[in-house]
Amino acid sequence: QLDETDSQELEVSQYDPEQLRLMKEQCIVIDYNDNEFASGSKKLCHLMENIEKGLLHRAFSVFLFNDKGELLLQQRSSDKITFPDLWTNTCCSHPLCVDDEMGLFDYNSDAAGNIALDDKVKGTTIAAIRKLEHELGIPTEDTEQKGTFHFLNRIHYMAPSNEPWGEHEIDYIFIYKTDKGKDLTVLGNPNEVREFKYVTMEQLKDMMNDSELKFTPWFKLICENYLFEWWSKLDTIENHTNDDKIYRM
Ligand code: DMA
Ligand code: MN
Repeated sequence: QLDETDSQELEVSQYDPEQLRLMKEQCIVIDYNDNEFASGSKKLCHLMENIEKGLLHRAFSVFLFNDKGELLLQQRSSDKITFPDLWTNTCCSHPLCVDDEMGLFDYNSDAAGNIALDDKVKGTTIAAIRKLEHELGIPTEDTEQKGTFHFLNRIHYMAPSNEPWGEHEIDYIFIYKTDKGKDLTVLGNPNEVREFKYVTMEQLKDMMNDSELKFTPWFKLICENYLFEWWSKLDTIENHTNDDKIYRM
């Protein structure tokens, strides 16, 4: 476990207590090639001061589509410590430094060396199911039974937030497709999510042209570079999955 230094004490009174508590979660600290080598608190991993020294952690982004092919967007709550109030994709967070979310399962726990990408994807999917319930109230049974995750690839990016915070992650990108005729229960958790809605491609393009609305930097990057292409191939997305390259942006 990496240590926090005393100089990084926060002025806590300005932050939401529940979000401050979540800053103690242990993220998976990785090297440039996404190999895990330590745990570090969410706070430590998101201070720009540490990111500037190269600190990098594992994350995921889910793009969840309903059975009509509409994308579920969320507006982050004002209580979020990083990137409050911004519109973004369905759900983003971090797999935690625990065996299952790291991809360390019974069958591979004796394996020497690094965890295989397939197992890291499996572990990160467990984290995604956990956070879809926590942020959006989608019951884990709904996520598991009413659709399928498709892992596309990993994106490495860095982005400053409001001082002193930022992101520096290798982000596992998942498309989740709801099965035909199925409907997921969605109930936003107000500590995480201010608003949520399903949008068509046209509606998202209109939102992005609306200067009143602000978006997270990773969502903008992914929209500009990939999203509309994936979206137009949604029916056959399984043919575009499991790319093992890490795309650096
Ligand atoms: C972090 O998301 C992950 C990415 C891909 C930006 P987040 O700030 O929403 O994490 P959390 O929900 O755990 O606070
Ligand atoms: Mn992060």
